[in-house]
Amino acid sequence: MPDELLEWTHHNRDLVYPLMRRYRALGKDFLMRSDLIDELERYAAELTDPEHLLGSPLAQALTRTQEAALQGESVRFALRPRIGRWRYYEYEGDSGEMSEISARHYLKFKERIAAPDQSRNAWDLEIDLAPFDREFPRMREARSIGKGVEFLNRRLSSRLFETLEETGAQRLLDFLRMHNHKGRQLLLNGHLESTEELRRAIRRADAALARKSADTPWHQVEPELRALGFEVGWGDTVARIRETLALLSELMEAPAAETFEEFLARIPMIFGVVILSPHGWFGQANVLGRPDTGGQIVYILDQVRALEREMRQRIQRQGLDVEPKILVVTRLIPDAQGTTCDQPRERIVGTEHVEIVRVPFRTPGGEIVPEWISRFEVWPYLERFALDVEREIHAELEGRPDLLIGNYSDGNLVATLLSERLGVTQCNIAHALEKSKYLLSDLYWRQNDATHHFGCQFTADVISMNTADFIITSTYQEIAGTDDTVGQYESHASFSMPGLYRVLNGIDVFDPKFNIVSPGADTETFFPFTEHERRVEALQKELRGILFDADPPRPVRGTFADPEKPIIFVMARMDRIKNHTGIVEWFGATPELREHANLFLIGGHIDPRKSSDREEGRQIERMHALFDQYDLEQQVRWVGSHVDKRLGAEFYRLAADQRGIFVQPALFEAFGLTVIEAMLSGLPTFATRYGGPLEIIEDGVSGFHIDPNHGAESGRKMAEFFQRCAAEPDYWDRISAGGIERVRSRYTWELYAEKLMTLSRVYGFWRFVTDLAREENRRYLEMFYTLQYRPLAEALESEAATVKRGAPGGRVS
Ligand code: UDP
Ligand code: LCN
Repeated sequence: MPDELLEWTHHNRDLVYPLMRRYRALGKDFLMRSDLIDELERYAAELTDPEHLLGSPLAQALTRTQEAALQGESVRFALRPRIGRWRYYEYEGDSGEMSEISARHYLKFKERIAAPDQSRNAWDLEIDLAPFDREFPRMREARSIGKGVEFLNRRLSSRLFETLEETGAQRLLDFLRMHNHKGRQLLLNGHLESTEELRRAIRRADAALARKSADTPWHQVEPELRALGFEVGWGDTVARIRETLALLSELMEAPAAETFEEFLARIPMIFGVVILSPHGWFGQANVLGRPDTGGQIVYILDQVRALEREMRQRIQRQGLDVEPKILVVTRLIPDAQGTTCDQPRERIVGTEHVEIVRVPFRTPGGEIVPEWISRFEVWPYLERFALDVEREIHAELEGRPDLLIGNYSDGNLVATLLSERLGVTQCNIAHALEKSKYLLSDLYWRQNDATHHFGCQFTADVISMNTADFIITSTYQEIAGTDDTVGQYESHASFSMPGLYRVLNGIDVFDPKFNIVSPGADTETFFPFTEHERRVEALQKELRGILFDADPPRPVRGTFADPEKPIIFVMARMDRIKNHTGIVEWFGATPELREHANLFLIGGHIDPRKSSDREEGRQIERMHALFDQYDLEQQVRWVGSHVDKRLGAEFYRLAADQRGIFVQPALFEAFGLTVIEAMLSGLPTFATRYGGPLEIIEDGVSGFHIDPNHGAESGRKMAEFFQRCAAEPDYWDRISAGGIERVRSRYTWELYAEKLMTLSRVYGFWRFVTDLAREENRRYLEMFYTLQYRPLAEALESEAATVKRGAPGGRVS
């Protein structure tokens, strides 16, 4: 298409020129895909032969263009012909010609528009990670993205096969010999020094074991096997030991991808896991729904329960009597406001040994920071935090962990620092990459720096996504978007922060480090509304009070004049991006909807003075204004407090009892745990088409997509649903059942834990075989950290200190 595009525009200059003029006449510096297509269609409608244009390579290219930058007579286009592939074009007004340009030129052009005073240097700092990856295998097909482990297994096994005679099998032997747990040797002892000896030992062991009954436990065959060179870790029974040995023997003969994965999945190498989630509030009660405190906490608490079960099972199956240990490391907040966040240790309910370990943030002088700090302002504290955490981990685990899992940008950066110091496999989980939430947030970073500090955050993100051994994501779109939208990780491939640096290759979505491992919903708490026997009567009474009482136990605004109408339920932290105000406005402005349903929202505070968060405060003010503007007092109930998980779960079911719906109206939602919770409760769900819900829900089957940018249309879609339910009584049930089925088949913690444990072994092995090759990459990122990240974090630190000096009772005491 690119060559055809250049040729077609060359031969149709008279047609192209007016279109480009129309684009310029829109008077914007940047046009998004929808602006480009809308204007193209308007222009075509005025032509005598619109099809000539609409069927042209130019029109095709414009439908694949994500963004255009305009200045003077020039228009430059960022074209995404396929998922993960980008090309850039320039239309030169003077010559009327289109030509292809590099990513660097495109970015420079954008910088000149956005920050003319910042972009005069001929020699800007450019970050380019592509040259380091020359030796590393890459996937090619968009459909392979997010299935890194499958690709890696194939590559690793074929590489092992190619080098079997020389180094391959020896590498495997070295890998098997390095495993131990707290000084106890596992798998192989020092008797076996060569692969030939190993092969012979496997044959002898198998012959000896063949004489025993299949369920003979490990300890009964231990003396015999030890004499041959084997230590504990091959299996709990003779049958399992023989299977594992057979897999190894097969691998050493002719490695195949499946054997490889199956064999690695059995290696007892994960006993201690550290999960990093630094910013507060991390706790088990009274924390959900506060600013910064949402799905990440729910995710981790459910994740560790499932992981501990899976780890224990795997360890036992391999014949070891060892208790796995998982630590969730977060910050300690002395000013805990009724939470447990000032407790250094807290056992996680529903687990045997998982603990929350809290380590305070400290100032450069060593004083403890007493209060909550927004996730946008934690950057100066992380390095000291990492060092303190290292000591705590050593004390708790009596050694190094076997896996570090970072969460969100701050946790991933701490995972990077610790992985570097301890030499441990690093897994990243983004939860939400902030860059995707705000339009052109990189280019205009300086304008938002006082509040959001994206300079620090995006730098941290680029560093940690490149140091991670593997990254797990909740959906495909999180990595690589869809045909029409850009993935969250993909948006870090090339971008620019004028005056700071320009990223030419920040991350490659075809990197096999990416794996989709979706979270689930906790089935103990979230279950279909029809399972009446599991529901707690007392809880329902409490909720009915919150919903309908004139004087409820929580701060509320509004009441339902007609309590019989079904409920439109919304529950989220009150971030701007969550868009509570959007749904209130659509509801207010859609009479058909108001006629059929009541709106019930949970989030924020009714009294804006109760909020310590800037964004939340603004949303609260706006909510009140909308109540007045649309006269909503009798039809909308807004609860200004967070509710705990059990209450939230029963609210979904209560709304389902009333044949209502759940709405997730966010401007962008990275994944959306509320979406799967509502679906599993059997509550038909309408959720934003920007982000995870687009993939979770099949529109019209297991719920509905809505476009938060087209409120009127979204309001209509909901109203039509209620109308159709009235006309077709089983329609509501069909969508309800579709949602339950979707979550049960795709989003469960059992699937999650099993996959994550396999991944950590395969990538652990991959790390072992490629360790030397990664050295250059690591050194480059260390330099980036020291020369870019650290000064930015230090500047933020001095800023915080100035605020403190200027304002008594400021942030740092
Ligand atoms: N939640 C809650 N009480 C509240 C608000 C939210 O229990 O008052 C829970 C909700 O059930 C879900 C999580 O917090 O489990 C929010 O996760 P989600 O992924 O939807 O959004 P996030 O807040 O992470 O952006
Ligand atoms: C953060 C978010 O914003 C949500 O979209 C996710 O569901 C949550 O984390 C859990 O990963």
